Amino acid sequence: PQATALGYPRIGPNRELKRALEAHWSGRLDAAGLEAAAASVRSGMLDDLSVLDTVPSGTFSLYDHVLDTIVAVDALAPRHRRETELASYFAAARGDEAAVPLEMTKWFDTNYHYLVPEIGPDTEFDAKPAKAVAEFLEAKERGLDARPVLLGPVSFLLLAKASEDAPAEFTPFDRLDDLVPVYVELLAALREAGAALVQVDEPALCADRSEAELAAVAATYRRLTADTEIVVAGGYGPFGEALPVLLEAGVAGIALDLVRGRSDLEALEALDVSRETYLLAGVVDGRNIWRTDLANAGADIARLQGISDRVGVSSSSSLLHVPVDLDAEHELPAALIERLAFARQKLREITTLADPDGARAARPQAPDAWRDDSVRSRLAALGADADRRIPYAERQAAQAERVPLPVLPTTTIGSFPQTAELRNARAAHRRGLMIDADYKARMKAEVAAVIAEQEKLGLDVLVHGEPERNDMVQYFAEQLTGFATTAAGWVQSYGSRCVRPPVLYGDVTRTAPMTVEWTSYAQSLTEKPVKGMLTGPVTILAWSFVRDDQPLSETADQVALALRDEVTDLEAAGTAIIQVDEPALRELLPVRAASRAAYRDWATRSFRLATAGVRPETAIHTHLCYSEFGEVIDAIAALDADVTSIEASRSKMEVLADLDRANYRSAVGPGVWDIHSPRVPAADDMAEALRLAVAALGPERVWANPDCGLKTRRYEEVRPSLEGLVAAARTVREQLA
Ligand code: THG
Ligand code: ZN
Repeated sequence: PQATALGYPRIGPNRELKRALEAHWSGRLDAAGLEAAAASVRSGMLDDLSVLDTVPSGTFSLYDHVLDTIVAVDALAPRHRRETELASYFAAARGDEAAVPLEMTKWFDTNYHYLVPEIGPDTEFDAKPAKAVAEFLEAKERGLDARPVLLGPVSFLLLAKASEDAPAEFTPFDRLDDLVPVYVELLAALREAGAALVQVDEPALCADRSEAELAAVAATYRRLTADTEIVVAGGYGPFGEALPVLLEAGVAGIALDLVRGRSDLEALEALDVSRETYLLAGVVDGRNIWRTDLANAGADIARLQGISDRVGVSSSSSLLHVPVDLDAEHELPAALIERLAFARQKLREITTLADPDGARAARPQAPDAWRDDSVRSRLAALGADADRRIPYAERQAAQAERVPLPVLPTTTIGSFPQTAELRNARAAHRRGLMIDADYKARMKAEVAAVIAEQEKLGLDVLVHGEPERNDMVQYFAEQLTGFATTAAGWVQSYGSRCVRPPVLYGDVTRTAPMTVEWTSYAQSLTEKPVKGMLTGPVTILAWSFVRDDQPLSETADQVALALRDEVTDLEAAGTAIIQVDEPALRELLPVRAASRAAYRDWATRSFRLATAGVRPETAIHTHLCYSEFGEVIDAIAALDADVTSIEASRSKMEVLADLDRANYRSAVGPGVWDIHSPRVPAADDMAEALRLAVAALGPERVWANPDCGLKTRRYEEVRPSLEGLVAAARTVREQLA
């Protein structure tokens, strides 16, 4: 069989593109310099991909592949059109003085964020194949057998939102008939350039689709395949009912996700498939970093060969979600290195599997040293430990007695600005240029400054500010057993922004308290209550590469027990309020509805396992962000927290009515300041938001706080904004009294 992959990391092995983009945005690098850096990254991608028999082309992006598709169909909003194409592109991505950017949201169940197209009834479409053709020719000129990749029209419209001027009943999908002719043109341009086969990505077909949508898929692909050989790729689970629809519509082939969508394999065996159909066996995980079980993968490939004579070996999705090169990791233990594969190593697995004489070793079991029977027996012995002993109403009374607070208590989400000075201290400490004692003293000084700042502002519940934390997941991963952190395992999160997900490889235990010293120190400086700050089990999983040899629910429970010990220690140290953040609760929600109830069950249970060990008079807070709570709104109630702070300022408090419908009955801190904007909010606007919240929930259930942590903001914005927030709460309190 032929070796290929569905897409490749595009930020560069050492984040070269990130550096070039940020230099360009700050005016230090002109457009030609940026293009030269981009060309070099693309060239490096092709160097890597050249070990394959056929390569994907066009999966490079300066910022985001959905934005590239907006450009390819010429659907940029008028407000983003500037003098040059490049300026228009970045205006849409990042906004400028004249226009707000496109909204950004999570790409399926991943930590990647895409830019949301805005489509209206009058949006004009036109084919702009320049990027796709140029990148195809770049590959072809190197003598590579290239397969251009486009995001398909069905997914493009299903990922879009209606533009602001659209009538209420309009949805972008209504425009499919107008968009398909533009794709016909794009495909024609690629054929003309010499492309024999085109990969059209339709990840939206990995989600539940209505009969009407599937009928539209059939009509679309009958038209698109009339003149072009098309392989349709999904990448985020099984195609399910879309599989026969695509085959009947005449696609030349299907790229199967055989990691998360293995049910498609049985489905295919039951269908009448032509032996000429290209079947790309996506057996190498594009979403995780474990080495492939080559024996299992080989068996799946053989099954596909029972169906078709044109089987290829591939990744399950684009390799966008994994770091580039494991060889850059020099600190990881050998037993872990032996079990990992980043993008470059995955390409080698693909070529091995495509070689009929290649090795087919089964994956060895994890070494005994990674197992910890103490956590396993503890989990096996759990009883009703995931439930608070008494209901919220009674807890609330006990908590109010322990920590008397005014109505509309004011607080923040946890982090305070990470100044350049703090980041420099952390870098110096990491490089061994600052000894532990000096580093700790520096961080403690920062905690003291943050406490003084909050006392001066008159906030009611204080935080220590988290100066000691790099990332809210990495900080805990560095202290728990069973986790490793990488030196250069960068993965694009959005645009130039990257994350370095820790590797959760073994059983998880806590060997010592992780946060108690910081919280206790902060509390020693003030009479006001200081909140303890933890990251919840679901978010720790969502933002790590997680072992795939046991169900996520089991791994989540292990993390939850470690956090439970931390919660207990914080309580014993006198902490009256403990916040456990779950910003990624929405992220791991399964793409298909049938799997969601089970997810909500284990995810909320693991949160309660982490938090329910406290006494009734200890308050558990949680924080959720990245809006779009729709499908997890029931789960929020099931967390059974005493206070939930939630992103709400952009949705004008609408989320409160949703929470009420979901039978959420405890207190809410609806964010009244959108911290993702550099704008200092007006106190009057925050007071108005608080009045809306009081009207929706009653005065007893409302807290006053920003939308999210303040680590990305500057003190010049934070001080006046928090002053306004405290003033707004006082104003509304007076009106209530
Ligand atoms: N941590 C992790 N994942 C996340 C977030 C996080 N996913 C969702 C959301 N937050 C993504 N947002 C960001 C925001 C900023 C950055 C990355 C993701 C960022 N990264 C630095 C960069 O690219 O320069 C590098 C950070 C570092 O040095 O570790 O600014 O908060 N895990
Ligand atoms: Zn947040």
